[in-house]
Amino acid sequence: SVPTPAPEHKFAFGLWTTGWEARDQFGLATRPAIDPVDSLHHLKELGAWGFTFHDNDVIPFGASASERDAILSRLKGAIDETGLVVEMVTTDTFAHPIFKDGAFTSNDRGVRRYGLRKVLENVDLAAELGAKTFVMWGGREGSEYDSSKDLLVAHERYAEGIDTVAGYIKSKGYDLRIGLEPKPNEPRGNIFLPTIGHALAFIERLEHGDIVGVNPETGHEQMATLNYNHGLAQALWSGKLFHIDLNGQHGPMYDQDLVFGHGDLINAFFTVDLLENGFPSKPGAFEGARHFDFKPSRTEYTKGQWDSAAANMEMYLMLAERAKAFRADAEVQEALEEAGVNELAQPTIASGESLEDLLADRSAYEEFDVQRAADRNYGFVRLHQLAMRHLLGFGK
Ligand code: ASC
Ligand code: MN
Ligand code: MN
Ligand code: MN
Repeated sequence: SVPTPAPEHKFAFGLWTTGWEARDQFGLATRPAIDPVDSLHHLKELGAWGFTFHDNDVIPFGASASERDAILSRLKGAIDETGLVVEMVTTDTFAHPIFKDGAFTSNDRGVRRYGLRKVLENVDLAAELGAKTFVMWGGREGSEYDSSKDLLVAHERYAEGIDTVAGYIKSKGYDLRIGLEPKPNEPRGNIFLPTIGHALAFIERLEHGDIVGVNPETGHEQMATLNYNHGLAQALWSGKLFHIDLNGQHGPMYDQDLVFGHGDLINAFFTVDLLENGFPSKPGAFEGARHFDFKPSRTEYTKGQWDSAAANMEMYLMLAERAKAFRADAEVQEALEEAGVNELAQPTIASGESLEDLLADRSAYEEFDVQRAADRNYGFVRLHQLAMRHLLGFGK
């Protein structure tokens, strides 16, 4: 039977995801707006644990302080009624024309200062609502023309902006961490910090980088032809996987934001395996929210929007069941052994062994059986086929 989502699964959705009216480059909205308060009740009903939002998903851009207060007190009422957790808050620094050349890296200094103020206002809101992560997706930070920007100082301004926000969080004593979200392109021709790797290197250069990590989105890495799971692993290895955006994508094309698992299903299977089961060398589940950042397709009306939301959770839970069975299969254990997967956890230089010892070890080089190692059958295909059996419901 198909598994049912429950709060213990820690599923969360952005209000901009389920609530997307499907206005796109070429066409008008295909369905009516949904009141965020209704969204909360729907999400609760579907079995979600939490939700996330951009300021402008709930508060119109340019709203007065009293309008803002009224909207937020109504939202807080719905939070209390549903018991949903506000696990992350983010800022819209991309929709309004003021941000057409970016927020933190706009050539216009006034825009940069305005962008910072808009973000800081939402840092306060995030802390007030108890969110633990503050995501920053710099969708408009970038360019179409290399002539249009001093690419060197653009990175300096980007770092200045992030450090200002991180410094503010520390000065206020908020229990909040920043998740930078990489994306290679769209809406800008090229976006700064295009991949997980770029973001991780950037964080190393920050003054307050200790509270800055990444929020990788499945499809964004796949748009850059990268393997999402490799990116997750490097972020985990760096202690920087602060948050995730799960969705579906078919390789390098426009940002599809499909339901999780409706794109590269095999990759999604291993994403769930990684998040639920950890690594062979380090078992254990990822502790953060299973957060979806998808868009219900434009063909869907209101019913289809909620069916799409439910599909994300169902895909995740079905894959989690398959991944558990895969790991528990004795034949898989044996195939992992044959493939040497567990051998990789062994340090290449033994503990206490010196570089001189390695250089003196004739068995490592002069007398190493090169032919035998070259002829080794790793059995990766058999192992993968066992995974496919489990994925397709033929596993033992
Ligand atoms: C975000 C985020 C994105 C974008 C996009 C807006 O905060 O994670 O990927 O905004 O969903 O449409
Ligand atoms: Mn996306
Ligand atoms: Mn995202
Ligand atoms: Mn998105």
